Amino acid sequence: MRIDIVSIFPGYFDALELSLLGKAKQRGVIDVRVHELREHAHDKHRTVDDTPSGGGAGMVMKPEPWGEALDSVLGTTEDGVEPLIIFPSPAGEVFTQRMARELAQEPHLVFGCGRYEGIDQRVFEEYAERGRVRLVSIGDYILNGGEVATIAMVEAIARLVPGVVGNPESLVEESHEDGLLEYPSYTKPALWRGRAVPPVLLGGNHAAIAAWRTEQSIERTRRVRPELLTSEQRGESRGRHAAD
Ligand code: 6GU
Repeated sequence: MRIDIVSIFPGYFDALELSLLGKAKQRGVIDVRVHELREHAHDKHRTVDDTPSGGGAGMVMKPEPWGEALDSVLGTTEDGVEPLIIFPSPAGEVFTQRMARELAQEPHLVFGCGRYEGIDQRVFEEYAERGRVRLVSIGDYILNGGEVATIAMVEAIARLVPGVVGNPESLVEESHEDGLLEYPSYTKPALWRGRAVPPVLLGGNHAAIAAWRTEQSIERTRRVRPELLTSEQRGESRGRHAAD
């Protein structure tokens, strides 16, 4: 999978060199390319923002540097591959595990990280007319820009790309993969500061362990995120539900 990121703060993405993602990058499983937006601003101060048309607080990112930067990225795509452009935005659709699974199937993602009050609307229109564009939020709170949101999305997406995570089985037993929160985990020692590992986990009865974990998942979800449960699960059982 190829991922291009356009930002005025390329340094944020040094974090992608770390850990599993960094290793996947080294192995060439994911090809991440970070681009500095200011290289496409040509005045003396390499200006990328200006005051909002119609007045108001804050600054808006100018369309010209974005147009030039995105054209430059789109000019280097593989034959037959139509990239998906994602603009992280608190005004976008909410990113979920389902969306991560969907985006992990894409051969080429382009993230355009806005700052300030956002990017001139005509940039979205221009690229939506020429290809596929999505505005995506990572939740109902405000960040200063799209960089941290992009890191979160790239990590969630890339770990679903075959070959990034060593053991693919570890992907399926996690919070949200089945629409429920993950059950609690324990390791050795069996007794720590007077706190015991639940005996069922030490008994070797795999059916009993699976049943206990399911029950813990449902109970935790009911307590913390009841809106994730189907009406069926509010009764019991862990069948299919909204996230499938
Ligand atoms: Cl994608 N961007 C910004 N600036 N704030 C956010 C966000 C994105 N998602 C949640 N808050």
